[in-house]
Formats: sequence, C-alpha cells, structure tokens
Amino acid sequence: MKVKNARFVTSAITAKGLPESNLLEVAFAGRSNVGKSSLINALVGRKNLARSGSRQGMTRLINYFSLDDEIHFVDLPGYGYAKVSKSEMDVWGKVITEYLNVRPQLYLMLILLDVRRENPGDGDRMLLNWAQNAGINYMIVATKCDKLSRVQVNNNLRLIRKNLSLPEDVKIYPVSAESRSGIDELWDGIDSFIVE
Ligand SMILES: Nc1nc2c(ncn2[C@@H]2O[C@H](COP(=O)(O)OP(=O)(O)O)[C@@H](O)[C@H]2O)c(=O)[nH]1
Ligand SMILES: [Mg+2]
Repeated sequence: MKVKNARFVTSAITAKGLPESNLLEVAFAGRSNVGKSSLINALVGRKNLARSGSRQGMTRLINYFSLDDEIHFVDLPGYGYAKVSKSEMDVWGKVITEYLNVRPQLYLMLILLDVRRENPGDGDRMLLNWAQNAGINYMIVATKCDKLSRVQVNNNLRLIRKNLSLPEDVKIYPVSAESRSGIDELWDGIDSFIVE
C-alpha cells in the first residue's frame, strides 16, 4: 500500500475506548522500546506520526492511526523493558487480550522482536501464543537490524526461529526503521495479507 495521508485518530486506555469503525486493523505489538512507533513511522514515511521514545506512561495507550481512511494501524501498549513486575505484566496482558477478544476488525498482528535478543522473552511468547490460539494472522518482525552485521542478523533470525519453535511457513521480516532496510519487503508482506 502506498500511503498518501496518515493521521492520528485517537488513544484508548482500555478496549472500551476503542473507536467505532469498521476499518481493518493492523496491530503492532512488542515490549517497550522494541521499535513499534519507529516502525509505524517508517512504514508510512512520516518522521513523527507515532511518537517514538515517548515518556513512560504514554506507552500504556492503544494509539490509532488512519492510513488514507482505508486501514488502521494500531500501536499497542508495550511492557517494561527493564525489570517487569508481575502486576505490570498482568495489566499489560489484560489490555492486550481484551483487545484481541473484542476486536474482529483486527486483521493482522505484527509481533516485533529486537533482533539482538536471540531468546525472546515471556511477553513475546505470550503474544505469539495469543495470536496462534485466537487464529489471528500474524507476522514476526525483527527490529533494529542496523545494530548488527548481516551475518549476525541471519544467525539471530535462525536462533529466534528455533527458540520460538516457529512454524516453517512463518517468515521473520528483518527491518531497520533507521536505515529503512526491509521496509518495502515488510509492506509487501502486509499487503499480501490485506489484498485478498
Ligand atoms: N538503531 C535503531 N534504533 C531504533 C530503531 N527503531 C527504533 N529505534 C530506537 O529505539 C528506541 C525505541 O523506539 P520506539 O519506536 O519508541 O519503541 P516503542 O516503545 O516500541 O514504540 C528509540 O530511541 C528509537 O530511536 C532502528 O531500526 N534502529
Ligand atoms: Mg511507542
């Protein structure tokens, strides 16, 4: 999809505040700081549509962006990247599972993993399990690939695949929001789910 006009729509704190709309949704999920907002900006070709590196607390919101009034990108809350308390994980899990459960508009979930962490965390595994169990289309995206050499990226993609026991037909999309490498390929992947 070539995006002409992307705009911020609204923020919700819980699933109750989600916008009334029938547009299909592509959701971006992963821990705080993994690069969700930066990836949304890179995909729509805007520097600062989704705020990146935002203050703590701001990352708790479910943020909606409209792309040409054809599709919604949904920036989901992340969970802490330092030490995560059980109660924080519980709140995060509740918001995400509620969203997954009440939102038939959700068409595709992008699960973002930092390419440097070859062993994804509990939250990442939970996201994958929820998507698989709910039967939601999902894609795995490895972020910040500019931080590693090509050899290291390929090596870590292999380890991530193994550690998550990913089905063979599930691709991992390596990207960098910084260098824009992999962004066109990721769009092709997203389009292949949406244009059917
Ligand atoms: N080098 C590099 N840094 C990135 C990339 N994507 C995001 N970042 C940085 O990682 C931090 C967190 O990014 P952000 O998009 O806010 O993550 P979010 O919390 O998941 O929305 C910011 O300082 C970004 O500039 C990338 O592809 N390469
Ligand atoms: Mg963010």
